[in-house]
Amino acid sequence: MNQTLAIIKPDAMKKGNMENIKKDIIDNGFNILKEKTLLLTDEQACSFYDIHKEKPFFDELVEFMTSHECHVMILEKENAVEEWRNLMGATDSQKAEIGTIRNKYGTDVSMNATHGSDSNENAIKEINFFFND
Ligand code: 3AN
Repeated sequence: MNQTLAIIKPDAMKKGNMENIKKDIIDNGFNILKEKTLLLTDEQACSFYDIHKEKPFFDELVEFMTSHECHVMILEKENAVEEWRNLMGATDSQKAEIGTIRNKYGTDVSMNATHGSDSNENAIKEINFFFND
């Protein structure tokens, strides 16, 4: 079994889609090992997205991620990183495949409903970032 970090982002939380997304996650065979709802601080959002700090969209990304609560989860499944990215769909909700979470619940490349780790190595880092207890 592998683990990945999933975040239900502010846009989906605001629209009341947390339970719908969790249902999709469970229906697709993931176990939710740990979860919590939190409002990210500026410092946490900057640190989490540090890899994007030179990108033109960085300020917008931090502002969005701190605009409302997020729901953070550790997901477990065989091949969890890839399986969760497949279930989310493409980063840009406008291009996400029909039936994927970003297609159903996201709006565009910024407000795209969910986050998922992009490698096993980053999954471990991101899990420790939010669940270091
Ligand atoms: P993913 O989350 O699919 O791995 P990344 O790592 O390319 O996508 O981007 C990290 C986050 O930055 C995305 N979740 C997305 O919300 C945001 N992002 C990426 N590209 C843009 C963009 N052109 N404009 C605004 N936000 C963006």
